[in-house]
Amino acid sequence: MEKNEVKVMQKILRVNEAIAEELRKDLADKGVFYMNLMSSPGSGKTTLLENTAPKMSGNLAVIEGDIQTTLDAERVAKAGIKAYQINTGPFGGDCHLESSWVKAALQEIDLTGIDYLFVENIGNLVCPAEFDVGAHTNVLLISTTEGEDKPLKYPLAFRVSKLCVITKTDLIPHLDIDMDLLRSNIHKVNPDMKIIELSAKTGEGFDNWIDFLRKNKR
Ligand SMILES: Nc1nc2c(ncn2[C@@H]2O[C@H](COP(=O)(O)OP(=O)(O)O)[C@@H](O)[C@H]2O)c(=O)[nH]1
Ligand SMILES: [Mg+2]
Repeated sequence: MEKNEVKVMQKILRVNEAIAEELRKDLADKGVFYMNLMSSPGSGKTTLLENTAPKMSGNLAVIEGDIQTTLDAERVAKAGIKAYQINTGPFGGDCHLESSWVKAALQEIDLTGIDYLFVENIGNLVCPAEFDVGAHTNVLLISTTEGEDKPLKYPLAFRVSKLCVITKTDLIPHLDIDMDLLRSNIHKVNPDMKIIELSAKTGEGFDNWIDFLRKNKR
């Protein structure tokens, strides 16, 4: 990267960080617990939200990030979650969300009565980890189909997140995944990471996720 490009990038990250800090504080003041869900495409972010809604009595809001389509916003809205979709496609197709976009989206969402706000970030394990969106907690999802090595290959996403949700545990009998190795790789890159293992399909382990949400209610 040229020297000037580095300077511009540093400035973008500084501005992003400042707005992120502002959001973190504003939402805490409003009594809203704000989480940023990150994962590869298809790990089960939207499904997790759809299955969370019925257990949390309709006080959830989600900002959906995708390059194209409003499909995820439609899915979560159907589950009773207040949803707002950001599409980056018309603006260059960025593969992550930034704090200023979340701030702009929040100007369109009435948070009265909302206890939990989620960002469903754009599906990939690289770019979203580099941009703080101001969440109180980053949540990293990895499904049992993705392999044990992903924490080692994409360490930043695991390092910037406090909680790892391992999804699709119902599929374990059909896979060759070594769960102990996956857990130990997660802790190799982030020794303090909390892990919740669940299946949205069977409901196994789902209560641990709901407990985590309840414990963190502001
Ligand atoms: N077997 C199984 N499939 C799941 C589970 N969670 C999600 N899926 C499926 O995985 C696919 C991708 O899920 P989605 O929530 O759209 O992933 P996202 O791209 O991370 O939002 C869908 O076909 C879901 O039905 C689970 O716990 N078990
Ligand atoms: Mg999704």
